[in-house]
Amino acid sequence: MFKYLLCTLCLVGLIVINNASAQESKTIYNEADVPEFTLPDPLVCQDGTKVINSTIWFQKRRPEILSLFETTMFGIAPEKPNKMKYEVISDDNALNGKAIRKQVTIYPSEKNEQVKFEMLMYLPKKAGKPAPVFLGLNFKGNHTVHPDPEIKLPVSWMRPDKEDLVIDNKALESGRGKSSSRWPVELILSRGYGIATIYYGDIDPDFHDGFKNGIHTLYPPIDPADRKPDQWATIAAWAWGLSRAMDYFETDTDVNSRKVAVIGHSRIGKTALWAGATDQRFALVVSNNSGCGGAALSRRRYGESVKSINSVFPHWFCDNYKKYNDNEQAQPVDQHMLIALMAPRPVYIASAVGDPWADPHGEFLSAVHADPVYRLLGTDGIPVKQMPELDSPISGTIGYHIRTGKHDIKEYDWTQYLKFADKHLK
Ligand code: GTR
Repeated sequence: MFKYLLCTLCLVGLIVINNASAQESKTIYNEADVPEFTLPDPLVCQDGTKVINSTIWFQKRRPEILSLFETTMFGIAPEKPNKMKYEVISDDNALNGKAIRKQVTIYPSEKNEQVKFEMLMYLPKKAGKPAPVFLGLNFKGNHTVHPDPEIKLPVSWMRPDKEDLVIDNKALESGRGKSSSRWPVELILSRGYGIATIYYGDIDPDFHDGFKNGIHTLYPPIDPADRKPDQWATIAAWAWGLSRAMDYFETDTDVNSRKVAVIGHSRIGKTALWAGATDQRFALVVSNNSGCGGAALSRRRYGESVKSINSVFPHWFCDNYKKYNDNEQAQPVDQHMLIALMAPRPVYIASAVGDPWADPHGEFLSAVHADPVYRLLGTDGIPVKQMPELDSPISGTIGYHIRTGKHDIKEYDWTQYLKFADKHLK
């Protein structure tokens, strides 16, 4: 902890002073090894125009930053489909009468009904309708979120699982409720929020097959060999799927679509941030341990680096992102600008002390360096400039905590997100 505090003291300006030479392949786990770097200023446009008011931010700089993230990192995703279809199975008496459970099949295209996302929703029965909702993707299938036997078993491709919850890439009954520690459904409902989730593999299976499966197959180029280097990759596809869930919410009178918080852990935290950036209908955004490519500053190279993420997960980002392997300084954006794209909407960034791979300090610094944009837009941004103590949440329009424990999303984290949502959405 002392290490974090000490470093924060010297990192308050935009220029970071530390003269260790660039580390090419060794993982950095020591602040003294973080290379010297300069962050791009979110409030200065590419042509040098200073962003001195909200008009310049919204009309010029914000679209510019969004486009830079699209072309250099996540890839350009298609527009909202013209026509979608939804099939809804609803039960007003789920979870011992506490919830309305809906299972919504979202067909993003009429042309190919093989591509469909199954969304599981629980809405609080007692809440004054329509309910605010937390929306997030899940890693292992909707059936793992809660032991409720009525949840449909996924039929789509599943990652092999250490606990034998999957055979031949198919989900098994034995997986029911196995991820429930990450989804405190009853707690969320008791606080008056609904919860909605989609298995991320329904949108795009999480392995590199040259974009021949999932949602990418609905859009040209038909031959993956014709893909352009700024074409959407997998994280952009997952985020696009979250926007399709939002499209559905806008048709459901039980949901307050103006009060939807998008949330995600780890790679799905990166996805939640990109969804919040690309779709301003999301009223609040939560990044849980999102790390490299999410909330953590890339130029620090602490823990997971751009080169490492591009090598292990070549399908997550567009091909152009590979240009920044060991070359982060050349990217015209860094991750504080991704956070700034949420402004002035509330955003919460959470780290875990036992998760150095995700660079907790770099995640905090993104919040600090997004703060000037939040202030320009009339909010209190993040009220502190120094890394807080463990388990001591900070709550401005940007929220932050670093929790005891490992890379995970726990009830402690959800408790902070619910408080933060109460403050901003209720
Ligand atoms: C790791 C990856 C991280 C993070 C994590 C996860 O292997 O390096 O960027 O996304 O997976 O999603 O659990």
